Amino acid sequence: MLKFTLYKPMFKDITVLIKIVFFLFCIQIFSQNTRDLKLWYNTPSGDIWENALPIGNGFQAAMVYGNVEKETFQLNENTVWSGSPNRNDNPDALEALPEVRKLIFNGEYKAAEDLANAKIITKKSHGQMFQSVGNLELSFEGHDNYSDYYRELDIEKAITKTTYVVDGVKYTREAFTSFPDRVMVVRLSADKPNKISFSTQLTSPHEKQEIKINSNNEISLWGKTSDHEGVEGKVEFNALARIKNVEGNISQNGNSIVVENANSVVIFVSIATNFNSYNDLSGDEYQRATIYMDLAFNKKFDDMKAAHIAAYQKYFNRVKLDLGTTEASKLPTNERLEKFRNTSDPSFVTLYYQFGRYLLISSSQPGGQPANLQGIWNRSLKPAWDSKYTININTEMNYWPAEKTNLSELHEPLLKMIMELSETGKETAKVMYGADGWVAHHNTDIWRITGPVDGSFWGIWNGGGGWLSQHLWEHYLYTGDKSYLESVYPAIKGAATFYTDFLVEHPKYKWLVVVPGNSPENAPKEHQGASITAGSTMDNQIVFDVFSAAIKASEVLGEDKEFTEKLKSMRKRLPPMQIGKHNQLQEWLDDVDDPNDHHRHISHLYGLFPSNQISPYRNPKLFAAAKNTLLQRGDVSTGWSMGWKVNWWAKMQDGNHAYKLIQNQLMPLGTVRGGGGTYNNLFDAHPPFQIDGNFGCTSGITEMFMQSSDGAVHLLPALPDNFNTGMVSGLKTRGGFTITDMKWENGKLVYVEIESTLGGNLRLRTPNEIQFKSGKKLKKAMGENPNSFFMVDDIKTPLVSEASNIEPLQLKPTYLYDIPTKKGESYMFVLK
Ligand code: FUC
Repeated sequence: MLKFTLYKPMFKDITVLIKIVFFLFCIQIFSQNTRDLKLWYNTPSGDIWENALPIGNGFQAAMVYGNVEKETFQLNENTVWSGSPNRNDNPDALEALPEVRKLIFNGEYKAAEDLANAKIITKKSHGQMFQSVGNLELSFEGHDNYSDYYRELDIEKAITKTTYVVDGVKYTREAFTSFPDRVMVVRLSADKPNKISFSTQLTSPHEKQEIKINSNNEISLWGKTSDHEGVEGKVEFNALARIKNVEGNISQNGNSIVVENANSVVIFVSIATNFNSYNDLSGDEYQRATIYMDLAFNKKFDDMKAAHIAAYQKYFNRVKLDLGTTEASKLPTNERLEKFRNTSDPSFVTLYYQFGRYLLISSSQPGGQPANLQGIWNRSLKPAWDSKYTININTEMNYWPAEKTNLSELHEPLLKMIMELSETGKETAKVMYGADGWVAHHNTDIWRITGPVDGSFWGIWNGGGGWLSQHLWEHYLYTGDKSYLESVYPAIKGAATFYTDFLVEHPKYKWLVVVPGNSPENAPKEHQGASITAGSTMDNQIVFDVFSAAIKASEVLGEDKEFTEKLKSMRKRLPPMQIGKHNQLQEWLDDVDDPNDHHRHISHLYGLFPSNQISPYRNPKLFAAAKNTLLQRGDVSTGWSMGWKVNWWAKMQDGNHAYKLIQNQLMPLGTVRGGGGTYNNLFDAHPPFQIDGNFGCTSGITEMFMQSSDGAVHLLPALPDNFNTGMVSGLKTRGGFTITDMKWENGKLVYVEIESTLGGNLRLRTPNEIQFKSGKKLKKAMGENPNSFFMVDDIKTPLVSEASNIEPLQLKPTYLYDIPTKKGESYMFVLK
């Protein structure tokens, strides 16, 4: 009976058969596309760290070299930082502040900078260093003569694999850092029995360390981090490696564990520290590492692997991108990178895009530290820029993809850090500037320092807290979570409060300005080589955003009416943006920009992206000026700068120029003089490696397909000719909409399905006319978008230099619709 019921009704109707065939065909196409989501190579890394492949679970991470005879897993743990709880305010600042301001207003910038160096910049720590733990090393005697070598990182599974053949035996190594189990797991297997023999070691570059073998054949590496800049290193860490073998012998040789003639082996590595929080190091590293180890060690490898993949894919699978595939995708990753500029290889962009999401999932997990300058991957005790948090661009950039690529939960470590800075930064505001609220300068670290570091040229900038506080507000705009907003409102308000106390009236212009400040790391020639200034455009834009977010948040929560009124009236007195004599957006209050300045920071374009103060629809001349600024600054630059430029050109609605920047960024390092690029393992090269460029570019690619900052959900705003046909699913917009599916053909939007998770008006801007899938017509949008998540803040009318002849740009036509939506419902649209 059962047999018949299974087969009989199924092919009754030929259309069912056709549907099944079509379904199988789709699976085939899909699996072809997904097979591409691997970084793979046919050579080992050698001793080049930037060839090795990153794995991580937000807490523990490793770089997998895939070397045959001596395999190395370089290990990191997110709280292994030099130093210990400390503060770095300079209390002399308060007394010096009036004089510094006077000098700046008198145009004596060099003298102001000298005074700031003497009295404002910290005399203490300039920030601590994120440090490596050490290495897990496996030595395979006699494996120097191998063939059929292959290694990969599968970013759909977050697992590395290395295979090779020695004496007719195929060896396989797999490794992952388990999300649910918090340990690294390495499995060694062979296709013939009793063939696995190797010795295992843990090594560390740290001065304070102890390596021993515990009773259960477990190697223990204990260490203590470095002292740095007068701060004693007090983070204690413990890495444990334990081995489970099937068949064969296991023994001890000094501090190594030796396995002989096993069928297969699983190595577990657990690392923990005594770090509880930025002001508490009272944890027990050994106990913690042992708890994770014991729990994991009793599990079966296949079960752990399945649980790891499931936990990872919960995030990763939310977004799919397909830009088509060409022959080039059959090449190893390093060869694709080499050829990318001169080949059509759209799926390489897909790979790089998804690699950015992979890196965020692997380096930023709730409860852990935010992704630092190198994410969570660093081999050194003294990394470049300490691998810390540079908050005048780099840290913010790390989190640009978080919300829109549907990884909202992974924003949490950054949001938590901002809440902590809003505590530590209170004392800095008070002690250094006599202000209420909180402030952070251009760098911070795991101890949440908020004082100014590095020298006035870089460190005088105090917009770090203001810029970061925007992330608190943005998370609300995507999630609509009011209880969350209530919990972070004190920090949003605190950032605004700082500026209400810190702003002063400019004696010449009468505007309220941040002084001292700078336009990060840049200085006009006219200012005697000093960066210190009053009212830089970026500072003005940040204060505008800080005030606007505080106003809107307080309105949502129904709190602080009086404070809001104060912010509104102060906001009116901020300097307007200005268009200068080179038809550029001015970087400073005075029209002193050099059109031949190719500085990597284009901080005044903060107003174009990530902020939204420069809009083609609301202030077209400013938009045109922003374009001139972009053109004057040029394309080639450091890695992260090019990543930012992808976002800017997407906002410029110029897909081909955005694509050009992707091409520039996806070049092997050294291809273009003076520029960054990409390493073989697809890490971004500043150079050296900085992860911000990876995240910035992933954000920029998203902005090419969808933007939701300018009062509407703008679909396909910046498609380049190369991505003429494609599909993306799972992107998130402000106001809680999910683009569950979007397809385009020959540059035309042909299908889009959008889920409304919060309800409210969905204002859509599209490159061509669309209608409901049912055939029903859409309503044309009129006036302001009634959906408050899309509220845009009116900026002051820009000032235009008399020497400028700026004209608005010719924009591509778009169509604007309003669709009332209900929470939880989906809406489908097709080409009209
Ligand atoms: C800023 C940038 C540098 C570098 C550093 C980490 O200071 O100007 O280019 O990215 O951060």
